[in-house]
Amino acid sequence: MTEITVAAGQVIERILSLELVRVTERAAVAAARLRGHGNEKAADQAAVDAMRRELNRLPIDGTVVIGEGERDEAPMLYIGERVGNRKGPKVDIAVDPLEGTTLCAKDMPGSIAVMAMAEGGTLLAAPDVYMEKIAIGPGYPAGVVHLDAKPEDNINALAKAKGVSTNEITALVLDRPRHADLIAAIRRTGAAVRLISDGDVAGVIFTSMPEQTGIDIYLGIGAAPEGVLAAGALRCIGGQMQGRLILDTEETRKRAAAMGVSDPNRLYEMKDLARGDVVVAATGVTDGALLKGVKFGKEVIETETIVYRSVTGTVRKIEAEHRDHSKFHME
Ligand code: VTB
Ligand code: MG
Ligand code: MG
Repeated sequence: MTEITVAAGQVIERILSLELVRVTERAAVAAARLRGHGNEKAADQAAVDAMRRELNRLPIDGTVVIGEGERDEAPMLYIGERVGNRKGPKVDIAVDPLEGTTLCAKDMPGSIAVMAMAEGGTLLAAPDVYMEKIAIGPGYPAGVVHLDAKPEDNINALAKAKGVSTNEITALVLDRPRHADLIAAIRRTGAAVRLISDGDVAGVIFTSMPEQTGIDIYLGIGAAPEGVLAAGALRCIGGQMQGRLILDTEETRKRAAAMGVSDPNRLYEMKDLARGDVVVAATGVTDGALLKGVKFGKEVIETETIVYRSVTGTVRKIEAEHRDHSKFHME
């Protein structure tokens, strides 16, 4: 009889990486039922409930490090909540059951259900504050762009490394007033800016597939928890990312300190955001460049999920047809 062995130090067994698919599928289907209903909270809640239910079935001893908020503000999937059936490896869990709640509520492209699972203690427990981020895909020399460099210099360096002129570079930026100067600076180089209204987990991941998405670089300020999820995925593909928490008030500094952030100005490299063996899964809720959204057919519900695994750098896309609809209602 052949025994299946798990390589030493490989905490997240291969089988578990595919188990995540079920978790994000359930969350995506639950949210998708509320697409276009203008109720962000309800869609988010449906995704949270479904994700938590499914997570608790996994053979893991998980701790939520990126969740729906601190314990007193989030009844479910709060930071520190133990999840799983406790009969498995100790793992860190990062979730955004509905990333892009507004996109879902408005039935606009790009909302996803996303989660990461990593070796215990290896995901940054990021406070829910803003994070300044920069990300590029694989294939560039290390350090070609830097969070502390001027956007113009980053665009020029990237274009040079890619062997193209700056007007063949496209940067992805969240469409926010706080980015007015950043956007102007990028455009002055001749590069294009694609603006998104929400969804910068997918936005960062777009840099890893420039042929499909047309995006070369992600720049700007988004949420920190989303930064950790994106870093997990990008690490599997070999892109580059840096982030820095924005702790510009007493209140945010306090919250960060409570979560163990000792240096408020620290520059986090991708490996500081997600250090260990990590698996990231995302299922489309609404159609987007990364994933198709959930389709409700007469007989089947269709989902599309992408799974990233750091140990091997494998990226899998899983299209599923669900025939037993009752499983989406199970308690
Ligand atoms: C981004 C975006 C998210 O929050 O992280 C953003 O990717 C940042 O916050 O989808 P603001 O909206 O306050 O700018 C989201 O839009 C929502 O989580
Ligand atoms: Mg959320
Ligand atoms: Mg989000």
